[in-house]
Amino acid sequence: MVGNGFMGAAHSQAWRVAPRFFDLPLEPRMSVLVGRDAGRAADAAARWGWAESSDDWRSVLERDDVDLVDIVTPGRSHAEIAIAALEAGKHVLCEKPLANTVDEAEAMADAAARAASRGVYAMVGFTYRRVPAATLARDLIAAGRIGAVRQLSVSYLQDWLVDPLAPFTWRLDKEQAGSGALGDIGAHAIDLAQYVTGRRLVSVSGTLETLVTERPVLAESHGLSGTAGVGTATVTVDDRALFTGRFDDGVLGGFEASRFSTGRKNALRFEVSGSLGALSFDLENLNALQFYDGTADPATRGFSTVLVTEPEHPYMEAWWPSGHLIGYEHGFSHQVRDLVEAIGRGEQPRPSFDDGLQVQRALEAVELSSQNGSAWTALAETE
Ligand code: SOE
Repeated sequence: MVGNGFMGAAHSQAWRVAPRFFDLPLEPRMSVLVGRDAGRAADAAARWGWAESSDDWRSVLERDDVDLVDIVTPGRSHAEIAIAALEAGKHVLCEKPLANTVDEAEAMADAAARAASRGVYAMVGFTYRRVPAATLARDLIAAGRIGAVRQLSVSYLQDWLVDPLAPFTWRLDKEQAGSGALGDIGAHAIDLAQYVTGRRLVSVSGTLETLVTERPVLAESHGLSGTAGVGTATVTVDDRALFTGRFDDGVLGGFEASRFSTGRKNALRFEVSGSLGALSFDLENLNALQFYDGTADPATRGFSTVLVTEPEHPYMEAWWPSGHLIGYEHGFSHQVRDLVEAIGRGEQPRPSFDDGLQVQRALEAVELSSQNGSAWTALAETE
């Protein structure tokens, strides 16, 4: 695994836990944790259960005992590491968004296509697809339980930048992160909307906004926070992205990604309305799916809460007895299960780098639209 920040912790937990709860066709061994700072990488490796640590990912790619590389670094280094790993014959799991630019994402998708022809696979980490309630929503829509999809709205709302003194981090630097709320959390909203409805965005109209442009720089940062100020830095990304998107079958969706939604901590929400019913989900209450069955008796019809904790539900048979809840980290374990099973079967795991590239094109189209007065902008070469 390359990277030892917040996502490093989440992925490490998943690599440890998934094989204990799911019967995997291959046994993951947590070999080497790579970080830029040798001391911090060594500490993280010991804490999270990696056998070794290193500060040089290139030399790790030369090792024969490494079969898969998990990339949990800021977007700026995704392309270089992923392409090198695929060329070295390693399977790759890469955090979202796939890259910082469409050009990088295209090069990654090309490298993934070449590798796949040799049985080496790449996957991008849109982990919220694997929250059982979200997966169930996808299954219900595919089974026709809400009829024809007529409209949807998706939002991803956080509030960690509301305070103008909240510190500058790599996520606020275009060079390192590619974009702001748009790519960091809007990318999840786009992937989830497309996954749940089985549709693809073809054009968008959007507006990006940066509400606080200078923030204090900290001597050290940890995840989304840090300690001890040493000056200020200019925020070069969006704080909020608002856009509408047209899907390939003509359905219109509304999207919002914001880090200024006071009181909302990690509210990834969708509501899909169909001719026979509707579904509604909120990550802040991730064990529940709201289902409105428009075919039910009008006297008792209404949104009902399905507690997605039963063995009949996606992924849930591996966890706890009926009615026992799961949390944020389980999505990462489900991601490991799906990736390792696909590799075991010799099949392309999803979301593939092609899927990640298509999301990247949507992100770019929103940025272009915003620069052009919210003009409707087609996604380049949608497959
Ligand atoms: C911070 O906004 C962040 O950690 C994102 O980077 C993740 O992708 C999201 O899942 C939670 O919030």
